[in-house]
Amino acid sequence: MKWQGRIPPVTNVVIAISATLAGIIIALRFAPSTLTHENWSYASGTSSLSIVAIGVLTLIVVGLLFLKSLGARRYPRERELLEVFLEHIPDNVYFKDRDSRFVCISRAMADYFGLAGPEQALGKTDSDIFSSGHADQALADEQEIMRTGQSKIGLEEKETWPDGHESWALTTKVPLKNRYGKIIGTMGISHNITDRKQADLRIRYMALHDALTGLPNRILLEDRLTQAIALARRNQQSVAVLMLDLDRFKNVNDSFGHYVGDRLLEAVSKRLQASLRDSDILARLGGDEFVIGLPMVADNRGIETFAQKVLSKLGEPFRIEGHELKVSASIGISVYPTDGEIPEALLQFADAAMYQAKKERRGIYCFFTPELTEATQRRQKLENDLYQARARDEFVVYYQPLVLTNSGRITGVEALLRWNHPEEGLISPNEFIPQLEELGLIGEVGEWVLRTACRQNVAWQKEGIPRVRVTVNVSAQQFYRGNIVRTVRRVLRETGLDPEWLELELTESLTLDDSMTTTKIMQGLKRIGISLSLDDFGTGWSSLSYLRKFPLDRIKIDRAFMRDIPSEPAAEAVVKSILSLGRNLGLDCVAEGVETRQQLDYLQKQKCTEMQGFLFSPALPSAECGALLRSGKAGFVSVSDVQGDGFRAGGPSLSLVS
Ligand SMILES: Nc1nc2c(ncn2[C@@H]2O[C@H](COP(=O)(O)OP(=O)(O)OP(=O)(O)O)[C@@H](O)[C@H]2O)c(=O)[nH]1
Ligand SMILES: [Mg+2]
Repeated sequence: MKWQGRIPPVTNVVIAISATLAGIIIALRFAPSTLTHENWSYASGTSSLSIVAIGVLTLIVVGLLFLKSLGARRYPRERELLEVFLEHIPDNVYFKDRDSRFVCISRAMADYFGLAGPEQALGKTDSDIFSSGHADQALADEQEIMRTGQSKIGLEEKETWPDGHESWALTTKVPLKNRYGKIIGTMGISHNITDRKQADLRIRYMALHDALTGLPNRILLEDRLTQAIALARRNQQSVAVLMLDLDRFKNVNDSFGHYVGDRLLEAVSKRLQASLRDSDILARLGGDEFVIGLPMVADNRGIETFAQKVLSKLGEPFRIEGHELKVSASIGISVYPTDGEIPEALLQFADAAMYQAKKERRGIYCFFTPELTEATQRRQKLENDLYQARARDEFVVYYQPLVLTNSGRITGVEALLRWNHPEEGLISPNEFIPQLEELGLIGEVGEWVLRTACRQNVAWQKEGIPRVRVTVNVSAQQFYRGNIVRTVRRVLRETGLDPEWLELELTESLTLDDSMTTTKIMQGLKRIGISLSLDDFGTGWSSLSYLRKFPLDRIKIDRAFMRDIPSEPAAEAVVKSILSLGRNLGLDCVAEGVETRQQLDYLQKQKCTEMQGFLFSPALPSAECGALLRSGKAGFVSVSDVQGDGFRAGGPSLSLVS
């Protein structure tokens, strides 16, 4: 690359004129004194004058030549510096003529353009290198600079290259002037800010999208819904908001791990995407909750057809990491303008409708109705009340007996938490235990249940009632987050209950989280001397491999299997194999949810040790359970003989067995 500008030389004419003038001045200065001091000879006076003049003149010429050589040496040095600068500066530096043609560019700029060297840019314009949009803008900027003489500082320039990659530069352009101040072109320096820009864009993207699926998040969703509502308003159309939540997704996580859960969420998002038109909106709000926005819908029939289509598409099995997974979803629907006019309201109402769908049956869609607002408000009120419930002493512990299948003798009682709400009365655990977990209150409440149950058992023992074990459920949060071993030890010490009479029930899904940690905690609990049972056995899929590892005393067969006995041979087969598995592993088995005589007959035949269910007794308040224990009555009683807790599913009264 060569610098094309001109540095003005010290011309020989200037030197000559300067030398002559200097010679004359010196000659005039010396001539009279020479005539005065030298004696008379005109010829000799003339010659000495000439000698002096020539000498001085020579000196001056030599001096000027020296100066010139200095000047000549200085300018190449500046050129050299400029060349070095352009060669090594990492930024794009350029000089352009008045036609916006490159006169000279830095090597970094040549690299940025993908040229072999800077000289290849000479004579080219931006339109030879950049896309037309960028080139036209740059030309307009430069023409304005040349017209006004004003610099442009900090221009952000974006370029999309033919291979699709994008780059950004921060550019400052100034007028290029000659030494007379005339604008002869432009020059500029631009810094490549692609990395920073990409990081900024990434942050912006992350702020508006869900990290797992890449779908818009709530913020972007609300923005898109606002636009869709504005469009629908202009066209007098409707917008449908469908809130979709997968059913029992927790089971997938618990049984196959979060990795598979995540892959399933991705697959669901892809399948949903495939069911949509380009103008439809799909977002993930978090967890297993998705929102679909349908702009410009004409009537509810279209929305229903769409919802049905989505449900049936999701119903097809997913193949994830070698597992075939079947999922269903529940959908709540709200519609603009009928239900609300702003995204927040529509989302809230769709959520209420979705909650209703879950409550009704799961796997269905449900439109919002104003009555649902009440249900939502009730739910929110209950949530607020939950915070106060402990302090207001509204929680109570009920006890459900566990009995031997062969004799009906009570061997234990399961402590079950109930909420005695001041306005609503007794509230079902299904309604508030998940919320206690969500609100992070389950640890505190769980410890209270443990203490109450242990204290109650001690009280019964002090009365001289035949001793029974009390079993207490432990949530995942209690098990993993607190120090459950220390808590149990402390509660036993405080209440004075012998560890032999305490059993903790761990749900099967809980134990699958982290087998190493789980085993360690379980061993810690066993060292205290309490027993451990695995609750809801059979509801997870991968539990068998853990059974051998965990120091368990018994397993509780989930009520779901009991329901179909004896009508379904498959259910019988499952219970039979669980019982034989338990026997082989040296574990006692407890059948949960036993409600009929036939079920009991079957369990007796299969030699299931213990059972629990309405056939013997529902969960009872402590006083009534105490009375039952005190009566020492062995055998199965009609459920109508004991006071229910209000949570029993409907069914016939049961026969009495002694
Ligand atoms: N794998 C995975 N799981 C998540 C993620 N976010 C939340 N979850 C889990 O998703 C589950 C969603 O719970 P819910 O929708 O309340 O419960 P569910 O088991 O689907 O039951 P229902 O919705 O009531 O039918 C919770 O167990 C969360 O721990 C995630 O990013 N990845
Ligand atoms: Mg769900």
